[in-house]
Amino acid sequence: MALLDALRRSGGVWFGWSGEISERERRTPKLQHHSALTVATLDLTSDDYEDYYNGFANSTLWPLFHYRLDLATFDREHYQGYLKVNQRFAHALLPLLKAGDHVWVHDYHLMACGEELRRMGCTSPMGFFLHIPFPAREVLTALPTHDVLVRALFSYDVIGFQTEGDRDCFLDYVVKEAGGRILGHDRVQAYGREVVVAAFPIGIDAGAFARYATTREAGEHAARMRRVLNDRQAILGVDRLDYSKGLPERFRAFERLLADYPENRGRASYIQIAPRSRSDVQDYVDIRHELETLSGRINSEYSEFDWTPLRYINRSFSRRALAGLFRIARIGLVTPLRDGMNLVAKEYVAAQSPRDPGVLVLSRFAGAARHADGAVIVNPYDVGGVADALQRALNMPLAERKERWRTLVEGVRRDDVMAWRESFLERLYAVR
Ligand code: ADQ
Repeated sequence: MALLDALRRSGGVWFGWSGEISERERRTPKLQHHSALTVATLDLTSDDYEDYYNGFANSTLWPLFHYRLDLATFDREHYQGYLKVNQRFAHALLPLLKAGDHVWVHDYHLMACGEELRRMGCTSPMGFFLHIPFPAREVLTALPTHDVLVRALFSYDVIGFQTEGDRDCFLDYVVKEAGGRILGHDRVQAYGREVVVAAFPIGIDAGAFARYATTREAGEHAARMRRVLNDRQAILGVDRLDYSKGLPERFRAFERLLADYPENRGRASYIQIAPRSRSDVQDYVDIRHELETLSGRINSEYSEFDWTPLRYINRSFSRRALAGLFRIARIGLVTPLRDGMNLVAKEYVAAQSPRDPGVLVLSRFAGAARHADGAVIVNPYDVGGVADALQRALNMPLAERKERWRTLVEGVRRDDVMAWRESFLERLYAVR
């Protein structure tokens, strides 16, 4: 959304996967023109989808970069598929580039795209932004092709990460594994090139999200939720169904809250919204089963005929509906085991009513925790600790909630998506 908004104003091309699978391997993208903006897309073949998307991107890079070496697979065919698609995308993009253009590549699916563009003679300034964490050197080096992948990143002129922590992991790798040098002013030298490496924490359109929370649609959803809550306090989680989001640990923490602090039985309800994603990957099927078992266990143990402890919902909601639900939840529970940033944390804060704000309970392993002084910060692996934090948040006096929220919302408004985009583009436009 952030990029579309900028591209509509400046004009330009959005280029990416169409989301479709077709057996014909097209080399030229489909083009759609919306005044100054062109949307250019390519389909993937079913082999690409298996090797590149489900394979190297989502079964190797995603788990590895989220510190899940136990779930990462290393398959040469997947890696070849990844390179092939990155190269095909670069070939299809090149003819669309004009003199004076800047190229901004996003995320772990396209790390090798810039290298192929350079190989074909592209001299445009190029930036790359990684939306997920960059792992510690000891974790990254488990990837058999770690050196080729990091070298490929040095085809870009600006390499952006979510947090200083991610940037530091990258620099540590570059210095210790690649013999690179840090030159100051965010400049780094390695593999015969000098590039800018910096943190650009992504944000949301805080003003728009706050407005969503007071729309009619938001109000209707909030009213429906209030009816089922019947004056009970709501703990709300909203995540893509992904093992990085720490959902089983979160379910267990809620179970522990009911066990250790029985006064919450019949008084607090936990609502977890988690639409399914990447359902073709076995690890995602496994976590779904685990969550279904856990939610069944908690509800059968603690339900009363007039109180359901946990509501677990596997579908998407509109932005406005979500904003309405966020606004009336006493606790926003965001406890990923590892997350690049986590926009849900920021959306929860933006949607609160200044008169009666809720409490954000946030994992220390989300990028969002870096600038979140007003949140109750937890270690998601510590189930008992999260239960204690929930108890504290449920009983937090209004004055403290207001004070914490004021600190949080200031940061969410300041580090918004416009600031993210502009600060990255400023560095990219400065490239000669
Ligand atoms: P994600 O892993 O998808 O993003 P996140 O940052 O939380 O995680 O963004 C999810 C978005 O999807 C939010 O805007 C949220 O509101 C929306 N969403 C989730 N569940 C929904 C539902 N049921 N209905 C409707 N909308 C829903 C990746 C990285 C993050 C990083 C972002 C942006 O993994 O760490 O913050 O990119 O860089």
